[in-house]
Amino acid sequence: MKRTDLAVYFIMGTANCTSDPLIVLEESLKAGITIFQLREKGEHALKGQELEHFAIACQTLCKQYHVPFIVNDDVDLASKIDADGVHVGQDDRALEEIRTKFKGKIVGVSVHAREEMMKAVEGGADYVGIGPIYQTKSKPDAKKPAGVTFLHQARIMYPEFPVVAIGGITEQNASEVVQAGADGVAVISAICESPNIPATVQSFHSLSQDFK
Ligand code: TZP
Ligand code: MG
Repeated sequence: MKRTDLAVYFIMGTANCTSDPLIVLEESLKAGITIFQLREKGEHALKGQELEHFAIACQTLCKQYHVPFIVNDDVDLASKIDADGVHVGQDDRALEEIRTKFKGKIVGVSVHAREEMMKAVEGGADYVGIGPIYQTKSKPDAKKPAGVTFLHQARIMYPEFPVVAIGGITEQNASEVVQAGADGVAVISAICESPNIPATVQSFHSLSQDFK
C-alpha cells in the first residue's frame, strides 16, 4: 500500500450512523475518502449472515470507487468475502497468523508504544494506527488520549512507514496530527456526524496535502 492511501481513512459501523450507513458510506466515497474500514461493534452489532450481507454491500460500494475495503478484527469474515485487508488491535489475532492466512492483503495494526510499533513493523504490518490522540466518544474502552508525542516519535523511528492517527480527530485539530508525522487521519464521528460530508472530507484532504 502507499502512504497516500491513508490520507482520509473512514471507519464506520451501523452503530455510528443516525441515517442509512450505506448512504453515509457512498457519500464519503463520492467525496474522496481514500480507504474504508468496516468496524461493526456494540450492543446491536450485526452478526452472522446479516453482518456478511452488510459487509458485502460496503465492499461493493468501495469497489465501485476503487477504495480499499478493510475489515476490523474479523479475519475470518475478511477472508471469506475476500476483503482488501484487515485491521487488528493488540488483543486480536497474532500478526504472524494473519500474515500467513491472508497473503497479499493489507494488514493494519493499532499500536500505542515503541515496542508495539517495532513488533508490528517487523512482523510485516502494512501500516499502523496510532491513538487515541484526543478524547473519543466512539470507543467506550479506548485508552487515555495520548496526544501527538508518540506519533511524532514513531515518525522519527520509521521515516517512511505508513502511519495513520486516530481518536477524536476533527477538521479543527487534524493539522496537528499531520504536522506530527501522520500520513492521514482515521475518523468515525467527524464524518458520520458531519452536516456536510463532502466539505469535511475535502478539508481532511487539503490538510494532508499541505504538509507533504
Ligand atoms: N480506536 C482508537 S480511538 C477510536 C478507535 C476505533 C475511535 C475513533 O473515533 P472518532 O469518532 O473519530 O473519535
Ligand atoms: Mg480489535
